[in-house]
Amino acid sequence: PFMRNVINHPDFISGKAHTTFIDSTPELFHLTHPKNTPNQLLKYIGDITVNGFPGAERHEKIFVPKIRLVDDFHVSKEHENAKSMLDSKGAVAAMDWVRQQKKLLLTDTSMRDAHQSLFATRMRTKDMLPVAKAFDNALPNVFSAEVWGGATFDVAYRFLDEDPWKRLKKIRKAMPHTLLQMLFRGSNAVGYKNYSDNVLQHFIKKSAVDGVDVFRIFDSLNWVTQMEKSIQFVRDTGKIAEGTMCYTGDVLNPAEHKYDLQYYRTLAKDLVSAGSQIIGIKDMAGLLKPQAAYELISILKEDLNVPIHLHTHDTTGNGVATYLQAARAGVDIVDVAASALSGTTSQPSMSSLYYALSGNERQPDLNIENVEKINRYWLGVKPFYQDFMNGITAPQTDIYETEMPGGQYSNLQQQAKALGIRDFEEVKKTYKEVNDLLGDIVKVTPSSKVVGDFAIFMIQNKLDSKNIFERGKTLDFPESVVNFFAGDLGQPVGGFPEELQKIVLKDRKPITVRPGSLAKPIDFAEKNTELRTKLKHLPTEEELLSYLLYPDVFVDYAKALENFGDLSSLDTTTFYQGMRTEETVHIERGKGQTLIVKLASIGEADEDGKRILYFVVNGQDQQIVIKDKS
Ligand code: 3PY
Ligand code: ZN
Repeated sequence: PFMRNVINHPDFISGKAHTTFIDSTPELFHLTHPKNTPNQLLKYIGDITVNGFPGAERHEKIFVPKIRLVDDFHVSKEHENAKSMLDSKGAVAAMDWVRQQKKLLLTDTSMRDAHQSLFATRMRTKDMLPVAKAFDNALPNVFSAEVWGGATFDVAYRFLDEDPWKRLKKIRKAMPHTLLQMLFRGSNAVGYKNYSDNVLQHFIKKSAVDGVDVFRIFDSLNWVTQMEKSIQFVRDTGKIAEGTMCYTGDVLNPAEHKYDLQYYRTLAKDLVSAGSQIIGIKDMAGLLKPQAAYELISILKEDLNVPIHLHTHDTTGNGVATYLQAARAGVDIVDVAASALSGTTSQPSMSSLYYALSGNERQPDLNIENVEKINRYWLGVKPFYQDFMNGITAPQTDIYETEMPGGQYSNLQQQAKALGIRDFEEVKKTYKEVNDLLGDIVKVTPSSKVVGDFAIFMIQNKLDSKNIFERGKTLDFPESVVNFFAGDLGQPVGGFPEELQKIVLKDRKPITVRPGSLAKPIDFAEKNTELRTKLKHLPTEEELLSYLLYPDVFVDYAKALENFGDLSSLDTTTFYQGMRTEETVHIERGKGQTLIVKLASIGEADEDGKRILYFVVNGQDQQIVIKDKS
């Protein structure tokens, strides 16, 4: 069957589609002059066609009739918002401005946490750019858009064959009137382990130059010592440091032994002393119940003179209720996502919150028609990613017990599936058991990965909280678990459970100081030479930073780039599904060049498993040999 997608839809080809926006902003679409040959494109398409994309099941290709996004949004150059305040008067004035706003301010997470939490961070830059510019004009009164950091950094390299720095720069260019926000894991940067202070400093500096305005800095164990340096490095750039507390436990529970109101109160004050200009509350699992939000925000507003920014996940279905109570208590900013990308493990919906605050003086200042227009674009994009959806379509109130972060839910599911563990209920149950064994820790990347890896290890080795103390003595624990007990992620609230620590570490001695205080500064010149040899060209600063954070992942990406070139010209369905026999796709390669590619047939595999794929490219026959790995 003739499968179609957006770019080969007849209306699109004939120019009848709504391309006003594309026409008026050609720079967004021709930024990446394809750095690949047709042959490289065919090699990629051929490989995916024969071998599939990891994690994507082969199915009918998705036909999306038309993504309507007409650029009829305009914002005046003089429009005053948080971004204009930061750019013209600096971070302190911008924060004062935020605190003076009566109406609730919003951060839109659609391009970061929303897809990280709904479909394993697989959204491609190609699907973001058309909406980025529109958003910037359509919704000038939001506080910020969270578009970078967290898992988006390594997933871009690992799975999307994309350079996250280029994404940041393109979004920055498309969104000059909006604060761009990133999620930064304190001493773990955008990775899963500690990095040297000079790497953190350089990474933050470069991110600020390339476009980040607000750095939401957290530590996966809420250890302020692990955040101080990053906060200072952000302050040095003149951008905004949002020191963040990860919310865990339940402040309403009289039996709460660790994470009570007083705990958060002290933590928030410590973060302000460390230089935070906003206090973020990162409710990564969606555990903050409405009344708890009211009490927590009320106390913080009483104590502090900096804006409070609340982030939650709608996993339990109570997200909007939590925000209403937070708004009543005076929270300054809350995180939402476009409706199509909201709900369940993602953030609450922007438009639902808007309507929930009808008649309330704190209703956000939004043009709701514009919100709906932007949302219609996302509705069109979402089906491209159905393969990676986590399958959660209803509220999960058991998360109040398991405390699994929204961003982890879909990833852990993929991880378990890849290891042949089909029963995710068992994974969730074991996750809770592990948390208890660890003495009830804050669970967010990377500490949540420790709990997830540990839980999978328990299942694989048929361990439980009783037999582990005996059987664990002879077992090698997962690397992340060992590193956690060794103190490499820092110190958990209340310390480590000592008996288990000994069993896991065996003879290794744990550290009790900030890991970064022991790490040697990285010699950039030396690393630069090392990378230059691998890349065979002079690395950019961004390439070097990525290599320092993720040496193997970055080098693999560089190899893929050499093999396939820049794949941004491929539509997302073809990127994940390859082609079907008899199908034709139109590939726009910038500068008005179009490749019309037809897959005529696929040959039988020979003795070595090699198949010949017969393509017709702009009328010319072309054959590609692909090894069938099945
Ligand atoms: C991340 O660190 O990627 C997160 O989103 C944690 O919630
Ligand atoms: Zn989150």
